[in-house]
Amino acid sequence: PFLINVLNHETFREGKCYTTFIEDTPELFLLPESQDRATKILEFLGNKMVNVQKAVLDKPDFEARTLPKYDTEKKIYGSRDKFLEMGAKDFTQSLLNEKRLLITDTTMRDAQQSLMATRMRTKDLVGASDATNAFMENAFSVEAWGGATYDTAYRFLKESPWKRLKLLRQHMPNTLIQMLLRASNAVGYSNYPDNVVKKFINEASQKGVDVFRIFDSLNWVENMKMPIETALKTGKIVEGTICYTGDITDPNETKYTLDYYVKKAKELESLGVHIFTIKDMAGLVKPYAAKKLVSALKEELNIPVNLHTHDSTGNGVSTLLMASEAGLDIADCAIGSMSSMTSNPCMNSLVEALKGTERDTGLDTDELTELSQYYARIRPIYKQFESGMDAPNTEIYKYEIPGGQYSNLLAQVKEMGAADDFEEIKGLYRDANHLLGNIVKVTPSSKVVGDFAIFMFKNGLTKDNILEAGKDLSYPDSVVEYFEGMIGQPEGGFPEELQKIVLKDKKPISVRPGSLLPDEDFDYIAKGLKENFYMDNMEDPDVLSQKVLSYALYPKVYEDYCRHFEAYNDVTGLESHVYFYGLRKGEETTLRLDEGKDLIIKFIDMTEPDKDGYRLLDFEVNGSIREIKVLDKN
Ligand code: 3PY
Ligand code: ZN
Repeated sequence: PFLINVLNHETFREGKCYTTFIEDTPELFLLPESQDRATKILEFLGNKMVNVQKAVLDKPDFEARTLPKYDTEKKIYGSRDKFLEMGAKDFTQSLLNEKRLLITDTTMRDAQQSLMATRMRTKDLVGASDATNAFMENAFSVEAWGGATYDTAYRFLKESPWKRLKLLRQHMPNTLIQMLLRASNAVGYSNYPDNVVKKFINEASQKGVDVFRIFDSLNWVENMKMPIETALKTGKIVEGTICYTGDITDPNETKYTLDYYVKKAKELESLGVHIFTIKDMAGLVKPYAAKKLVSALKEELNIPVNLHTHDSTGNGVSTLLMASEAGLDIADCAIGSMSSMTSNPCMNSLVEALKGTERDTGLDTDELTELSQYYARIRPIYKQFESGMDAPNTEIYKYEIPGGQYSNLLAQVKEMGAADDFEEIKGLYRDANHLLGNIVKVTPSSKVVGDFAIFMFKNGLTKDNILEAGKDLSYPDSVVEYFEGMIGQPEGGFPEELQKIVLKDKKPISVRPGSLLPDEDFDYIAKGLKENFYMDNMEDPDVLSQKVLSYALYPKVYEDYCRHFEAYNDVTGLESHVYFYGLRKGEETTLRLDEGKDLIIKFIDMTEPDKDGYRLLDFEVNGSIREIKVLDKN
């Protein structure tokens, strides 16, 4: 399966091996030692500045990155210290005796995932990490890993999620680091073989994850058992999670009722999870629903209850307050400048709201402001990835589109040139949900609904004509896999008529997909990686093990990352505005190389393209002029 040799290279196979092949694919020809780090970085920057639209010419001004200030002398005894002392069970049971509302800070994972398409770079997260460790001493945890961050780190940021975890672990020694795990989908979009999921959980637990929040995108508990058992065996804290959909205060709701949630919660409790979480990824739990739900859960369960919600409708903080009144143990929220709209409710507001009450969180609003200001300084760098939602939107209750998906769907629709049809497409999203059987919508099931809605739009299908007009069409892969049972079984089963039309001759499964998937051959992957890629620390068995996992989870994304690394080496040290936009004429940046050596890079100027389309770019690196040649692909 390894693509990296000249004959197998895509460009070569497509017969497009024209004269710039060497320049376009330096990774195939340059031996690692033949190029020094500086040249590679200049080439990375040069390519960005010449060929990435929106780079350099439109580069706005950004504030210099100033790290949040905190008391470096203060001794910290955080949740992680208590957990290490008491163990998962006793520690989590002790939370039941807490009067204060405990906080999970989602800024480093869900907030940035939901606001800026998961683009926040490790450098910026680590910039917040020492202060976060100090300020979150009285919090429950910091959600910093998993969900979409794994894939996007490699795909868009060209950085390793494992290095991110290692750094955050080093900088937040007193803080429980939490991750979001999509049960048998791990951190991906489809079910993986059992041995991949187990290896992933074990590796994550050894490398820094203390709390595993585990959910299934159809709330199918059968699919959650193996990951939960595996995570429990690591000795870490396990949060069994059920996703919220529908509206328990709606008298017409017959499927996702209060009983449904209580029953699922008890099922998870019986599996031995330490905490039960309601995961409201779209922000559908209304304040009075939260009160009703949390009251019932507190009545029925003997483990702490946690509520995760989003603020797209503007009701987020009210929902958490009502839940707090009903005895909620842990609330998820994000630091002020990274909160609200498609993100999670505002921590600073919630903390202030509870000041002087017996549920006072123990967090300090001045400290939260310091952290909030740090994120406010860097957020503009990521503006290009934001959804544009600038006011609360209660139509979310109608369409049930998760925060993170709303912005993605809008971007997809704009790309199709159908921005004017967004209203219709949101309606189709709702119809698609009903055609699929009124399912939970969260990664990856939300993608099935989104793909189906777009497909209906493109093919002129409606809920009324699809069984006729859609008979002979071939459906998107995600929809076919859903009806095959490859992401699990939905509550109430599949709508059979549509299932037959989509699957045609294929037969659906009714068992756990993982029970049918053959184990991944890790030795084979390791051998392939060693033979085909130049990477750092390949000989370190720990590092190799992480590379093998990344390949098993995302083969194509991981190969692209490896090629990028071969061509440009490590780009994670660049300031984020330089990483995304390059340098303006005369602008200077300092890059600290691993060896403690600084490169001071200044961009001088570039020429117009020559007759073959090449531009010459002049930089000054530590005082000496360096020239590189970049093909202008525009
Ligand atoms: C994820 O799976 O990434 C989510 O955030 C789901 O809400
Ligand atoms: Zn969320």
